[in-house]
Amino acid sequence: MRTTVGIIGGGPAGLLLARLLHRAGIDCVVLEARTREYVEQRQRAGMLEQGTVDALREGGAAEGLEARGLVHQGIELRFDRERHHIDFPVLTGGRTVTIYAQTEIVKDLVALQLADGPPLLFEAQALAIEKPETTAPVVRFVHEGREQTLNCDWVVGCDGFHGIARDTVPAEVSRAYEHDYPYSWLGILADVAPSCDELIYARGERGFALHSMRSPHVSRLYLQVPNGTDPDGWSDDRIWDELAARFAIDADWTLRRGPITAKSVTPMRSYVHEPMRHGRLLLAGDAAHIVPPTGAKGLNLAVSDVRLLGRAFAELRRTGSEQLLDTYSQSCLARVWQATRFSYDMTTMLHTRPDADPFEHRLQLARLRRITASRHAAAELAANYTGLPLQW
Ligand code: RFL
Ligand code: PHB
Repeated sequence: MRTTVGIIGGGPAGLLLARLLHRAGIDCVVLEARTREYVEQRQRAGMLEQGTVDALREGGAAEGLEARGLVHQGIELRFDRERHHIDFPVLTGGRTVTIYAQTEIVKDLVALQLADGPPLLFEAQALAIEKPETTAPVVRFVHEGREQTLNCDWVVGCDGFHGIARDTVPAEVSRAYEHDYPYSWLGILADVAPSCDELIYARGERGFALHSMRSPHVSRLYLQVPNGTDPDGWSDDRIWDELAARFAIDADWTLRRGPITAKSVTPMRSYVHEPMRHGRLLLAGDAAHIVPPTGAKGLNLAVSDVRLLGRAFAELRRTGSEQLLDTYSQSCLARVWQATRFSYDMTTMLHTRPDADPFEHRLQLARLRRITASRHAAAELAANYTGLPLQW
């Protein structure tokens, strides 16, 4: 097989990149290790920045999002049994965010690609990327029980945190920056109408809780839990009781309960790999960087990487210039580090460390009070949450 751009990974990054390239008239092939059912069911992110919505529109993949996405004007911060609304349009000059599940984005992109797009091979696992330093890199992969090769002009590693692309970059030119957090999230999906109109980020001495949603009938909620927590150790009643305790305020408000349909624990980590390009191999999305989910940046960063790549390949095709590809790593990393900083700040402001002392609790409250008391501080949160402008 031969193609211009070989894409490893059919998550949101790989699928959207394929869409953007297809629309620019550039041929590509997507290799995805898992089955279609698996990638379409994998429960993950849900909050989209305006730039992510725009990128899906550019890819002609925004129909579902426009019909079923929920536009949110802000978030709520809860602490000290009080609620505070952070108004995004007022603080950012009109910006909003959209709630639309990653599973839906993946389903929309898969359907488009199978209908008219470039080849998308499921159960096609990349084993190695050979000769990335040359103008003719090769991807070796297994599909339908046979080992095969994909000859490319370029290879893009969109294969997530546990993929193979990042490890292809030689150790002597790689640098990884990593931070683990001393807590995880227990996430649930429940068949019950959300108890709020906007996302609630709640900080308390029992730990952090987040109320998000997937639709007017499905709620998505998270609880901070210790690392190594077994989700089966948490009965449905225990989860609802703990959520209700962490969201409690001195006002009339009740958490609606309903049947829990999914339950999982995710550890929290920040990780950045530099550089994001080696020869003709480019890394995008979780393959290059991950953030803790508190700032809801993971999916948005993956999308901004591939948006830039889509432009870079389109420019190459149109003018023959590799300039945007040459500056790709540097341009992405500037944004990645801003999102890493914001996710770290949100995470450490809202979670309770197992060994936290009263001094730290007071500092967290002071940080939150500053945001709710100062328009300037609130505007800084709103600007980061809704997405910093792209600077390419
Ligand atoms: P993905 O989604 O991990 O997709 C990578 C794809 O590559 C495939 N793959 C391979 N294919 C072929 N050959 C190989 N050798 C391969 N190795 C791997 C995988 O099967 C997969 O289909 O990465 P991508 O596209 O970069 O997208 C990134 C986002 O998925 C990610 O940033 C977010 O989902 C992160 N994240 C969350 N972000 C949020 O903003 N809010 C959240 O609530 C949130 N929850 C989560 C998350 C990530 C999680 N992970 C990675 C464990 C919850 C979880 C559980
Ligand atoms: C989600 O809806 O899954 C979600 C929303 C906001 C976050 C994290 C997760 O910060």
